[in-house]
Amino acid sequence: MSQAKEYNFDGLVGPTHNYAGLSVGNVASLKNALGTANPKQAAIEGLTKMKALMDMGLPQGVLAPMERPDVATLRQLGFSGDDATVLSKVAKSAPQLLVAVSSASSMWTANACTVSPSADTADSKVHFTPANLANKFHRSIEYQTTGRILRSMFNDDDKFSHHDALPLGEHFGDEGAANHTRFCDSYGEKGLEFFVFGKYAFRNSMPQPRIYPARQTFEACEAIERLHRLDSKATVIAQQNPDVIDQGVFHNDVIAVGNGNVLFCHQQAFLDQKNLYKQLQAQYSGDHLEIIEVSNEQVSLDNCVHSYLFNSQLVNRTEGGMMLISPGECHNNPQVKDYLQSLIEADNSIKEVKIYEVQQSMRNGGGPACLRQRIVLTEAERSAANEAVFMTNTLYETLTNWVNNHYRDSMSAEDLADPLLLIESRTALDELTNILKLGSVYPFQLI
Ligand code: SUG
Repeated sequence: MSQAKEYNFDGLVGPTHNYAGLSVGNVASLKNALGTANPKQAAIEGLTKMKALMDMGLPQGVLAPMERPDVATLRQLGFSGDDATVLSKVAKSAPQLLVAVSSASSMWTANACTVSPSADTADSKVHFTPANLANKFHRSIEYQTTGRILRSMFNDDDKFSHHDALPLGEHFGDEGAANHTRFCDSYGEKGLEFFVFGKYAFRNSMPQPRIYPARQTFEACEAIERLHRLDSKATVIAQQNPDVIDQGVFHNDVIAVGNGNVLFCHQQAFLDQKNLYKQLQAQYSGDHLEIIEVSNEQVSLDNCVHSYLFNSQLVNRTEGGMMLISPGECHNNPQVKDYLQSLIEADNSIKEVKIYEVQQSMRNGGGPACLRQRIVLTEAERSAANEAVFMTNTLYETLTNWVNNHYRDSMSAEDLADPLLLIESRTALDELTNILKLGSVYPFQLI
C-alpha cells in the first residue's frame, strides 16, 4: 500500500463571474438570474477557503478558469469580424448566447472531471476524464480547455492517463465528480468507487425525473468505469432518487457526500436506498463503512437544497475524526444549524463543522464541495505533477494580488458585451498561465 494524500483542487473563479439563470433544475441559478455579481469578491472568497484549508493541514491545489467570453465558440456559431465586432453582433442578435459563452461556471471543479486514484486502476495510473457537461450548453464548452489544463498539470504518461470526454449528447451526459465519490480506510488503499446517475439513457421504461433534467446517465458511469479500468467488484453504480432531482437536487453532491469510510446523506438521496446500503457494505473492503443518514424530520429536503448542507466538504482532521466545511447558509437556516449541533454531539466520525462564506458561488448553486475536485496522489505522483499548481502561502499571495489587479467588482449582463472585458480577461489569464506554469491552454493562446 502506498502513502497517498487527497488534494482538493479548487476552481479559481474566472473574471466574468455573473448571474445568468442558465441552469434549469438548479434553484439558486434561476432565482438569482440577472442579478449583479462581484467577480473580485467571488474569487477572493474562493482563495480564502483554499488558504483556510491549507492552514488546517489539508493538501490544496488550484485549477485555472476558462477563457470567457468564449469568442472561439461564437465564431463556430457563425459570428464573424474582429473580436469586438463578434461581441457587439452577438449582444444585439442573440444576448442569450453571449451570457452562455461568458459564464464562469468552470469554478465548480467538482464538475471538471472524474478522477480515479492509481490504487483503484488496473494499470496503477491515475485516470482523468474531463466531464462533457452535455446537459447545459454553457457548461458543454468547458471540457476541451479542462482537458488541456489537466494534461498540463499531470504531464507524465507513466503515471497519469488522460481520456477524452465522453461523446456529447444526452446519452452519455457526464457531470464528473459531483456524482462520484470513493470510500476507503486510507487514501492509498484500493477504494470502493461510487457513481450516481439520474437516468438510464437506453431504457425509457426505468424511473426518471419528470420536471427537471437528469444530467448524468447510467451509461456514462459505466463508460468511466471501463475507461478508468476499475475493478467491478470495487465499483457501485446507483440511481439518484428521481423525485429529488425534481425538487432541485441536480447533482448527487447536493444530497450526499462521502470521505474515507463515511457516507453522509439524506434519507431520500437514492432509489432503493436500503438495498444500496447493503450493496455498499458488502463491496466495501475496508474495516467498516459508516453511513450517517439524515431523516426528513431532522432536515427537510427543501432545507437541504437551500442550505447546501450536503455540499459541505467532508475532510479528515489532523487530530483524527472528520470535519464538515459548510457554507454560511447552513448557519442561517435554524433547522440545519440545530441538526449540525446535534451531529457533532452524537457518536459518529463527524466531530466538527467549520463555516465558510462562498456567497457569490452559492447564488449560482455552487457550495464548498462544488468548488473542489478531489485528487488522490502518492508521493511519486505528487512529485511528477506540475509543482506550480499546489497551494502555498506564496501562491496564495500571488493569486490574491492577481485577482485584485485584474478583476472587476461588478458584473451584469450588459458588461459582458464590453470588448475591454475580453481584453482584461485574456491579459489576466495570460499572466495566470505563467504563474501556474501551464503553457498555452486557452484558445487565444493557441492561434
Ligand atoms: O452546473 N451553476 C452550476 C452549479 C454547479 C454546482 N456543482 C455541483 N453541484 N457540483 C450548474 O448548474 C449557473 C450559471 C448561471 O446561471 O449563471 C451554473 O452553471
